[in-house]
Amino acid sequence: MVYETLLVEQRGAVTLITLNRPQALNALNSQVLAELIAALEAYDADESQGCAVLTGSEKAFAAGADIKEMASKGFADMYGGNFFAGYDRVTATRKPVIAAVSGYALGGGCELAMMCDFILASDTAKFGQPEIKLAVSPGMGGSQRLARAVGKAKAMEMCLTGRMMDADEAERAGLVSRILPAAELVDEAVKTAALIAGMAPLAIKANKEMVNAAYETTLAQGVQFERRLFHALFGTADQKEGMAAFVEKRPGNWTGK
Ligand code: CO8
Repeated sequence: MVYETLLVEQRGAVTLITLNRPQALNALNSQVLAELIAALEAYDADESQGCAVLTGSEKAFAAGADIKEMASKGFADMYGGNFFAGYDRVTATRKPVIAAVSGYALGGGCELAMMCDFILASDTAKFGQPEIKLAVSPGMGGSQRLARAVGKAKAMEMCLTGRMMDADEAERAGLVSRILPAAELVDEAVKTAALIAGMAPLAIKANKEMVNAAYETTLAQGVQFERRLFHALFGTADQKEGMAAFVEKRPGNWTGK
């Protein structure tokens, strides 16, 4: 597929997806959504690929949903057309997606980063949910995911005032896993993704699924779910290989079975 709003490249077993609408600071319009879903679905289906990195430019990961596209829409367009509900397909990706955020991640941009499995931020990253300044609100999960990531106090303040959080504050608050120098962000994110892609494929999916379950279930149900998936991994050839490789002091050679 030819993409107009994304750059997609494979670096070994890592798919690097770069949002590429520099003239609009990577604002997310319907075309970006359609292309992003197509790129993620192609990645998820490609057995040669083990992890993806989603990034933007040094100035902006994404400055939000495209205000110019939304400005004239009414309730019937938004509700009737279930505007942007397609973003649920980002979180349906079964293989990991790392967000590598430099510059602005605002509104839908912050929400898209939070849909990824974890966020690596550059020292220039700025996160925010400024929709209230447009007399609207987050609409792609931001109020829910931000509250879960940083707690009610910071999430509420950010949604009500539109203030941005810099990279240091985002790391302290638990929104991002690590901060990297801007010039190294994408290469470091690809390195981290390559490390993940080198693990056994079924174990990657199971680990992702069980951590995500922590956000959907009670502790007891989550622990039970984890134990069942842990048990299930003993039915895989890669578990036999992984444990044999450890004993024989050699790297594992995975089959994905
Ligand atoms: N939408 C459309 N165009 C944008 C957006 C955007 N979100 N952000 C920036 N642009 C455009 C500007 O209009 C400008 O275009 P032009 O050159 O044609 O005037 C170009 O990008 C460059 O932007 P600026 O000149 O403003 O750059 P600055 O460096 O001065 O400022 C900022 C950078 C601070 C990021 C500023 O651009 C800004 O405040 N942008 C808007 C941020 C915002 O409000 N984001 C939230 C949008 S609403 C949203 O995301 C809702 C999500 C939920 C939708 C779910 C639906 C169900």
